Amino acid sequence: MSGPSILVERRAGYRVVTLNRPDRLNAFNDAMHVELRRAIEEIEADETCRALMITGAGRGFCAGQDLADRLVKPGEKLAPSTSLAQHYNPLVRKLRALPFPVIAAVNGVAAGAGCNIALACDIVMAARSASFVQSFSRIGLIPDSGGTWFLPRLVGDARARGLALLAEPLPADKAEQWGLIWKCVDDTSVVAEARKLCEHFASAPTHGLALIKRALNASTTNTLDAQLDLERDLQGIAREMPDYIEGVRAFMEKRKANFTGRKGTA
Ligand code: T3D
Repeated sequence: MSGPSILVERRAGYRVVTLNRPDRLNAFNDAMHVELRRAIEEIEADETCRALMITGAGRGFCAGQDLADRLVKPGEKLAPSTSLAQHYNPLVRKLRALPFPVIAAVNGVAAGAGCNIALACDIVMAARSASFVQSFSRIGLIPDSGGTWFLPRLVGDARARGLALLAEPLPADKAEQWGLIWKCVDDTSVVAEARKLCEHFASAPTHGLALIKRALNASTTNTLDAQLDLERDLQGIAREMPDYIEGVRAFMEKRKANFTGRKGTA
């Protein structure tokens, strides 16, 4: 397929990125990685952007690595792999670190790295017909893009092992029951529901949300002691923000808060 493999839609206060290789269920090739990285860099640099939604074109969300690019002739050797270090790992790190919420609107199957990229997003909303597949073991690989880290934390060790070793598709409703994702909704409403979340975040106390992401990211390795110290420090920063002043005022005045999302002292 020709044309851009990433589509970016600019909305008031948020962006929608659509993975756009539908004939390959939006599997990643190098060009798509490069386009996605550029799009995210541009989105991050835009101070008016307060949320990001990622979805897929066509019937799939993302089928991970485009395996056509990994096919070698009998007797030939596969070139040494650079894709995790160069593309997938920086992408997962970036999604976790972006200073605003990232919502995955999983419109269809999410397989391989495509599944774990969805799990790296802050909120995963999936269409009822979507499924999550750790397809790596079917082709002799191990999960990447954080799969071995996300799975046990989200669903526990027993289910993580089942998912990774068996590579069976996990339907979206079960993924919700298991705590792998935030919500499963009807197919026709997944994008609309994800947009509603983005609209909500577009007028939220964005810098405060960024600090929440930082605290939750750190909690995975911190002791309770260290986390209490971090909460003290990050909440100290949040208290200096205009949105905290506004949030308290709006509460006391029984009106909707007008959050700017800005950093800086009140
Ligand atoms: O070397 C490195 O860089 C390592 C990095 C690894 C990262 C990874 O993500 S490894 C895992 C790679 N992904 C997979 O193994 C998933 C492969 N796909 C599937 O297992 C199935 O397609 C799905 C379970 C995702 C969906 O099944 P289904 O039956 O709904 O669709 P389908 O008929 O299999 O696929 C539709 C088309 O998309 C088909 O093409 P065609 O026959 O219509 O021309 C299929 O070949 C293509 N497609 C799907 N996934 C990929 C793909 N083509 C290339 N690469 C894919 N990953």
